[in-house]
Amino acid sequence: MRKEEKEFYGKLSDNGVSRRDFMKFCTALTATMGLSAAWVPKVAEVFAAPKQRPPVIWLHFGECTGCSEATLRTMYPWIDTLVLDIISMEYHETIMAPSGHNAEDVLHASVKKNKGKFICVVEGAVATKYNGAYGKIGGRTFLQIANDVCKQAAATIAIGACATFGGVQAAAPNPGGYKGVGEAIGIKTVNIAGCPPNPINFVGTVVNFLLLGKLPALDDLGRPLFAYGKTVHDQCQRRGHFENGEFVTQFGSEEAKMGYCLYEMGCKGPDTFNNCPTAKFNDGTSWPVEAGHPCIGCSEPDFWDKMSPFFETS
Ligand code: FSX
Ligand code: SF4
Ligand code: F3S
Repeated sequence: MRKEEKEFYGKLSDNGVSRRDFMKFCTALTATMGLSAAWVPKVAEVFAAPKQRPPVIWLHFGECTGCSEATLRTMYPWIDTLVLDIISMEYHETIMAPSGHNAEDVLHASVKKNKGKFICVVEGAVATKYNGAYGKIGGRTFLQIANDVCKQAAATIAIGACATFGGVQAAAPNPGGYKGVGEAIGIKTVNIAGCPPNPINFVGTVVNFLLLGKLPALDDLGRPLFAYGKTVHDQCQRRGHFENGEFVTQFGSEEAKMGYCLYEMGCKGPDTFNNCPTAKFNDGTSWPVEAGHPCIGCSEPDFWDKMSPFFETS
C-alpha cells in the first residue's frame, strides 16, 4: 500500500469509518455506475490516492439547497470529506467561509484562474424573463452569473430538478420565466435529475470523470444513462404486485401494509426514469415507494405540472 493510501485509511479510521465500510461504499458506487466488480479497487483508488483534483465552482440559483444537503450530509456521514478530497471546491456559498464582497472576489478570481479547466456545478433554476430580474445575487442576475461562469467551464453539471429542468420555480404560471440552466443560457449540461437527486448519481458522475477521463454517456435529456437508463417501475420491488393486479387503494389499509403496488395511489414510476429502487437513499436505507409513498416523478422535466395531481392516476 502506498504512503498516501495508508494515510487515507488512517484518516478514515480516525473518523470512525472502517476499511470495510469504505469498500462497501465503493462497491455500491461501482455497481451504480454500471461497472463490473473488477473496477472496485480502481474506484477506491480515486478516493484513496487522488491523481488530480479538478477545481469545482458550485453555483446556487433558485432552489432550496436540498441538493447540497443531500450530497454533503445524508448519504454517508463522511461523504463530505471524501468528496472534498477528490475535488478542489473553489466556491460553494453554503460551505465556504467568506461572505459578501469577499465571496464575490473568490468567485471572480477562481473563474479567471481556472478558465476552461474547472467543473461548474449548478444548483437551482435561472430566471429568464425581464432580463432575469426575478433572481439576483450581489446585484447581478442569475442569468448574468450563469452566462459569465458556466460558459468558461470545462463542463457544467446541473444538479437537481431545478438546475436541470427548472423545478418548482418553473411550475405554472412561472412569472419569472425560470428555466434549467442549460436551456436558460443555451449550453449542454450533464443533468443529475431529481428533487433532490440521489447523491450517489452525482458522485458516480464525478468518479466516472476522474477514473475514465470523460463524462458518462447521457440520454436525450442529458441524464447519465447509468442512473436514468431504466424506469422506476422496471426496477421496483412491488412490480410483482402490479403484474398480479394487487393494488393499494387507500393509505393505511391492509393492502398498503402488505406492500401492494401504489399505481392506484398515483404512482408515476412507469413514466419516470431513475435508479431509486436499486441505489436507494440514505446509505441504501430506503426510497419513496419502499417507504409507502407513490413516486411523484421528480426526475422528469416539468414534473410539478405534468405529473400532478400526484395522488391520482394519470
Ligand atoms: Fe431543487 Fe436542489 Fe428540489 Fe431542493 O437545491 S431539486 S428544490 S430538493 O434541492 O434544487
Ligand atoms: Fe410501478 Fe409504482 Fe407499482 Fe412500483 S409501486 S410497481 S413503480 S406503479
Ligand atoms: Fe423521485 Fe420517484 Fe425516485 S419521486 S426520488 S424518482 S421514486
